[in-house]
Amino acid sequence: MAIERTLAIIKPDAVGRGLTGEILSRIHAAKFRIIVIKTRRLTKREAEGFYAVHRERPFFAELTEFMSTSKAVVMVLEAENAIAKWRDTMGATDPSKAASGTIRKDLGASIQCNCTHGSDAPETAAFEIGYFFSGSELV
Ligand code: FUP
Repeated sequence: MAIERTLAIIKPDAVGRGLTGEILSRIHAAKFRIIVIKTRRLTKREAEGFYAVHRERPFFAELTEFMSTSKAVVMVLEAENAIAKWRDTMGATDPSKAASGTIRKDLGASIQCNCTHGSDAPETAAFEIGYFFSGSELV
């Protein structure tokens, strides 16, 4: 298995509910290496750019509104097979369908307020990491 990097976000709902520490401790327990981390309130425009692949979906306006309401925690995680491993740690998009022990199952409130984001493929990870971080932050 290859060492990979993925973009992870602790979304505004989870930051607002004081879940940042709990989610970071799950990241440490799963043995990810945090390459870089910052807090950031996205502008609506930044959220729209980040989720551009969902532009035609009915939930796009609401999703980008929500993602720009308050601060999120944005980070790059590294591990063997990091993309799939982080998605497994998060669980399914809809918390009611997520496996037990996952972040979204244990902590998610709804399909929108599902606590975390993770890249879904190597090309997406490359785009998403570059969206938030520059080369010198990633060494
Ligand atoms: P995921 O990759 O698990 O984050 O899920 P998607 O890429 O399918 O969706 C991106 C985000 O859109 C989800 F995290 C939450 C939001 N979403 C909704 O708000 N409503 C939906 O019906 C589907 C997704």
